Amino acid sequence: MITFFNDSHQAHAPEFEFFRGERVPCFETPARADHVKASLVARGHALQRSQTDSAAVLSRVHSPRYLAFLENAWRDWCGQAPGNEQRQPFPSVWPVRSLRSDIEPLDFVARLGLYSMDNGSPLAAGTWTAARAGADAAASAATLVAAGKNGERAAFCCSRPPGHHAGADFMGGYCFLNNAAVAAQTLLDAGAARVAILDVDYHHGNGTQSIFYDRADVLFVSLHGDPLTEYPFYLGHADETGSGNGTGFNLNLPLSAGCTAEHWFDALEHACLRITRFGGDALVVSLGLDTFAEDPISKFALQSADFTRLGKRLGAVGLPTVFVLEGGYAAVALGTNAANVIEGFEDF
Ligand code: Q9C
Ligand code: ZN
Repeated sequence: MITFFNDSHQAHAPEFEFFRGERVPCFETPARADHVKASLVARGHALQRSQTDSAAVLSRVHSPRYLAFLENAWRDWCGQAPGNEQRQPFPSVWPVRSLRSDIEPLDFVARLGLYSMDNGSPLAAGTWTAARAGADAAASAATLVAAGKNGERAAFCCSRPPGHHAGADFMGGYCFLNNAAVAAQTLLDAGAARVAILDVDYHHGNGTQSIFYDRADVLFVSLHGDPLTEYPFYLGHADETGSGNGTGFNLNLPLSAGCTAEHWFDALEHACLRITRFGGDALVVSLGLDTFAEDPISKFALQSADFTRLGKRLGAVGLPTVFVLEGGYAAVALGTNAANVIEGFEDF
C-alpha cells in the first residue's frame, strides 16, 4: 500500500509530559513513526512524499484563530520571557464553565489554556512544522484514494503527532491538527458525497466527533475505552448520537477497560455493519494501535495477529480507504502492528 510518510515528524520532539503528578519522558515519541516506516519498508511497501497542500482544507476543519495561535505558538512562547527556548510550556488555567473564551488573553500560557483541553499535549519548537506536514500527508493520502478507479483503493498516512483528540479550536491528547478530519474533508471536497470515519484508537476520538457532530455527510463510529474510566473522560458515551442534521450519524461503542479481544472484535463487527448500512463513498480509519495488549498507557488486549484480523475485516467493508496513524505507544511493536493491519486489508 502506498504510504505517505511525514518527513518532518521529528521536528515535534518535546521532552516531557505529566503523568501521575510528575514530569516523565513523552510516550508519543519520534521513534514511533520511524519504527512504522522501517517495518513498512522492510515488508516492501512504497513510501511517497506528500503532494497535496492542506492549507485550504485545514481552514475548513479548524478555526482561523486556533490555526494562527498554533503557527505562532513557539515564537510567542519564546518572546514572553528570556530563556523560554529551553523551557517547555504547559497550560495551567482553562476557560471552563462561566469563564470567557471569546477574548484571547495576551499572556501566552493563558492562551495555551484557551486552546487546550488538557495539560497532556506537550508543545515544542517544531510542533507546527511537524503537524502541518502531517496534515499534508493526510490530504495527500485522501487525494490519491479520491482519484477512484484510476487511483489506489487505499493509502496510509504514516505521521505523528496524532490528530483525533484535536477539535476545531483546541489541542489535546498529544494531538494538534486533526488528520482524520483533514482526510475526510479532502475526500468530500474531491467529490465523495458521504464519508465514514472509523476510529479504532483505544481513546475516544473526541476531536473528530465534535468536528462532524452536526453533519449527515460524515458518519463517525468509534470503539474505545469507556470514558467513565479512560481518557478523554468528557466525551465518548453511547448516548452521543449526533445533533441537528447529524442526528443518527455518530455511533460510540465504549468498552470496559480490560475487555477481551473477542469482545473488541464483536464491537468492531457492529461498527462495520453500521458503516456498510451508511453506504458512504469512502472510509477513513483513525488507526490507533494502543489497543495492543502491551501498550504502556492502555488496557485492551489485542495481540499482533489481531491487527491482521482487523485489517481483513476493514478490507471486507469494500470501500476506498484512507488509514491515518493515531496512537500506539509500544514503539517497536507499533511497526509490526501497523504493517499487519495494512497487509490484512490487502490480503482480504
Ligand atoms: N500521561 C492518543 O492516543 N494521557 N492520545 C494519558 C499519560 C492521554 C492519548 C496519560 C492519552 C492521550 C492519540
Ligand atoms: Zn489513543
